[in-house]
Amino acid sequence: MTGQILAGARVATLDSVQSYGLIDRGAVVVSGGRVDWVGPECELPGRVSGWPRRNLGGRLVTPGLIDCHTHLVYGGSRAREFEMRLTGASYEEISRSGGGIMSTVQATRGLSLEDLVASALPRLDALIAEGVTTLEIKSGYGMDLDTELRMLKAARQLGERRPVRVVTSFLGAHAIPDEFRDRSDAYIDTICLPALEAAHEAGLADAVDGFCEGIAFSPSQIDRVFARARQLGLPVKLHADQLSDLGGAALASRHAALSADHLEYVSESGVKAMAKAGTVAVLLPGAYYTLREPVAPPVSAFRDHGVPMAVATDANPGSSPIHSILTILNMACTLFRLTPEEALAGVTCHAAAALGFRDRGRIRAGCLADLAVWDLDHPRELACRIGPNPLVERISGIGS
Ligand code: DI6
Ligand code: FE
Repeated sequence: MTGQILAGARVATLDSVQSYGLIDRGAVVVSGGRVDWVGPECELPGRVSGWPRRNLGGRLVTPGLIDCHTHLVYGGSRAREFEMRLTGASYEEISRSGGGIMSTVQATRGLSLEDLVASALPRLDALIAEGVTTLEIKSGYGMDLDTELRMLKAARQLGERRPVRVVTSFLGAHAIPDEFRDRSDAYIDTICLPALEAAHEAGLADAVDGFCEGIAFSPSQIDRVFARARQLGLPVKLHADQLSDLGGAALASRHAALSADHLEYVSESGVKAMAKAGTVAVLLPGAYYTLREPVAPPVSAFRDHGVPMAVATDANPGSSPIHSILTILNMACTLFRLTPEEALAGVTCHAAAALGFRDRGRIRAGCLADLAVWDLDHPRELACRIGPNPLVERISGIGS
């Protein structure tokens, strides 16, 4: 099979622990939607010598970016809540008075499948325009069976409408709907678990997520949801220890979770449990920034214990209304003190691990040929500024 040689590139493979796996004067050979070969151009194998060649003029090539935590499908706007927070109301107060996630639930329930897709497309396009080739999209603004399934269908349709790979997570345990106030166990039994089963049956859920927090679900409720998910063979992940330490990271680790996300308040023992379970820490600086959280996640503990750190937008209408993965890269460095290399690994190889993928997020023979080409000299430049979009093109194996 004949493929194509992408030559004259500075290739950040992210396939080695040092210096971005950078190859100066590199080449990537792509065939059948996969990377066939990558290395210094002067070492190109003879078997590809007659293949079509494109010169990238010294531009930077990275793996296509992966946004491993988004709530991209939703209805309505939370601008009013933004104003309320600016005059002193906290996220938790707004949530307890029926605003917050529940106001998005009301707006989302009122939208048809087409409307959900149409309203999410501009947000998706903004991510694609910055080099995203895979993203995760959660349900969780339905909180009833029909709307949860409609959100997941909308997520699947987004992946059909654009050249991007969409992974879905069922987030039925996101907030307690008004009609179940003070009856959250009944919500889990009569809505969340049946909706999880229906989503699984319909092939709409690739994973199961939950929100373990004082304003959401308790560890024992999440435990029940995760037990069912694992019986169904679905991997789990958790919004853990975002606003307080309820032992969410340890709970996620007990279920061999792909990731635990947020983690501002995670304890040292939670970090150790994640290390042991191989659970990825997904850092979400957009929510930390928007809510002006006083505590940052313990990045040095993750480093010390060898817990891989992914970075994601958490794109949602309330706590992270940010649809720019490059801005998030900058925030991960500025707010959490990640190095630019850690931040880039966070939206490539570690984001892939957070979604359970080994076939993307690095440029390596056999991996998907999902690449981003940038008008930049060095990968560190991706994280160090906010503003002009340096993406030249995405080269994607999608559809080949
Ligand atoms: N934490 C988050 O960041 C999202 N869900 C959650 O549990 C978004 C919540 C929101 O809509 O405010
Ligand atoms: Fe989230």
